[in-house]
Amino acid sequence: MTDIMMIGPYPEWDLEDLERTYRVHKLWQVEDKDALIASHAGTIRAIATRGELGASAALMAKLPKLEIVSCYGVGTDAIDLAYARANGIRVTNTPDVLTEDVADIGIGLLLAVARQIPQADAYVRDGRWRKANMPLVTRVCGKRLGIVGMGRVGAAVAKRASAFDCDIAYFDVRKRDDLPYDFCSDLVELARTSEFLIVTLAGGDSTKHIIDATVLAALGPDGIVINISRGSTVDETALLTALESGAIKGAGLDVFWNEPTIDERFLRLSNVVLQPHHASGTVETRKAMGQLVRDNLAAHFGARPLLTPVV
Ligand code: 8YV
Repeated sequence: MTDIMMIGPYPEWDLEDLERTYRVHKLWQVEDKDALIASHAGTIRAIATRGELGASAALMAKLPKLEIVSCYGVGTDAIDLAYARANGIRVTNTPDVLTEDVADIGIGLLLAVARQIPQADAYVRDGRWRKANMPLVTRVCGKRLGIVGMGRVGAAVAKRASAFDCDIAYFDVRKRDDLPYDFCSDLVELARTSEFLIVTLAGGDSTKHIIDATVLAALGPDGIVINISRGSTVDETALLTALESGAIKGAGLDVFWNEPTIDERFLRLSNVVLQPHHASGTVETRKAMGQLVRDNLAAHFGARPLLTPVV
């Protein structure tokens, strides 16, 4: 049996399937990770990881027989791709299968923040409704939406927002001629002219803290930010200050800088809706992601072309 190392857990159905085919070393289950790595370094040929956990150069360097890193997620920002490329290690991810679910949560969070759905639920449950009507909230349909990053997820968010009659503009490194939405090459300008911003960019150095104090100030006190990309894309200090001071109206966040141990200031805010990095977390999508991880591993070890190669 081929030895593979998993960095974090997958659902039981994926694990069972992987264990039928490979000898699986579960890094997250052991206290002494270095000991596990050292004792199997000579045989581990694959890493199965998750988008947010990645694989560092330091880890890959400890595995001289490593041939492939298969990522259960589309984002590969936590995998050292340069190291993989330089050392002939293949990398795969799980694009497309999660796009629709992530876009659903983008719109879901926007509705939840603007229409205050969690607050409304609490209002009914704790009996306040019997005493007075709930204060009025913010409309979503017909508003001007700025999408930061027009990749697969950005386009899927735009499609949904079109059905809400939103006026859609987007920021990206390049204009997409295949899409009808307004392109804006200046992110601050996009924020200034938008009522809502939904961030769908890939993580990594080039997008780190792209949503900063200047962008938030441009969005203004009626603005709402939704982040379904990576925690790294938002300067959280600036975001927390803007949320606490009322410089923006609210935020819906699926991802955080230091997840899952997030900044506790978020927990004290009433103008945020928080999600535990769960935008792709449906049974349907996670099954498809797990299948793609296994199919890429099978293709690699069967000397067939990878299905979704990154490196
Ligand atoms: C997953 C993700 O939550 O696709 C990504 O990049 O971050 C998410 O879909 C994650 O990879 C599952 O662990």
